Amino acid sequence: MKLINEISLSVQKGRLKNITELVEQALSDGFDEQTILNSGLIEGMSEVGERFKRNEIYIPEVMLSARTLNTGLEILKPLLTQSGVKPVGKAVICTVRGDQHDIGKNLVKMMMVGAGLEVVDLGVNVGEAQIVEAVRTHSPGVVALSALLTTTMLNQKSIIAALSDAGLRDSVKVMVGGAPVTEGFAMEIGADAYTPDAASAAQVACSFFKRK
Ligand code: B1M
Repeated sequence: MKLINEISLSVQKGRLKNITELVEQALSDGFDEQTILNSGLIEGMSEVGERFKRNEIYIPEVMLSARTLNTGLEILKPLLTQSGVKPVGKAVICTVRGDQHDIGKNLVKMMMVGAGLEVVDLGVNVGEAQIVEAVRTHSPGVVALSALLTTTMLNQKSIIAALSDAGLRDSVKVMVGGAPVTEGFAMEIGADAYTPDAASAAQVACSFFKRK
């Protein structure tokens, strides 16, 4: 696991230059992509979050760590998204209004694509009207909402309300997630599902289509 620790450390230190080589090395040493992702890249970013909370590092360092994680993720992407099957259904995904965090959202998207879903990615800082418009345009079976801030998680609730007001709530399953979101919160705001990580988000999204 020394190599996996080195990957985690590279994310923590924002060592952009050597991350590609390390991830490629881990793959050729036989580590599977989930171990590299969870115990290396994401583990490193959790540590960054802790240091950021303790004011030991600041936004420029966090940005550099995020870029390092994303660079490593690019190597894993083909492995995480290879499915080669006809899409089982369509999902619209975004990070909600007021929120710029997109690493988790991008991971959820990758896993959904890998599980055989067609995913329309609206990006970050997406408001209620834009979601309503996207549901009208793309007719997805699932709307997936990511939020990383305790302030913006409340916008998941207003998006559900906007879908109801537009008469679209019954046409889609709404899934919510992101670090501050819990199962209890999801139920409270009337979401159809909460999942703690990207892999389970993809599984649950697919299960909605299989049940039809
Ligand atoms: Co921000 N930030 N940040 N940040 N940032 C957090 C979230 C924070 C917890 C850090 C801390 O204090 N420890 C804190 C929030 C506190 C709170 O609300 N309680 C915080 C803050 C305060 C802020 C700013 C306000 C800082 C400031 O400006 N003073 C600011 C807000 C900007 C904005 O959005 N308006 C800000 C800015 C930033 C950066 C731009 C510097 C950068 C984001 C870069 C980017 O995303 N492109 C950043 C980062 C990187 C973080 C931390 C360090 C890491 C987040 C991350 O990418 N984690 C974060 C601390 C932390 O989370 N430990 C922090 C890795 C990623 C894989 O995990 O996104 O949780 P995550 O996704 C997980 C699950 O949550 C789940 O799947 C993934 C794993 O498989 N998941 C879903 C996510 N979405 C899902 C949706 C689903 C299902 C599962 O279904 C739909």
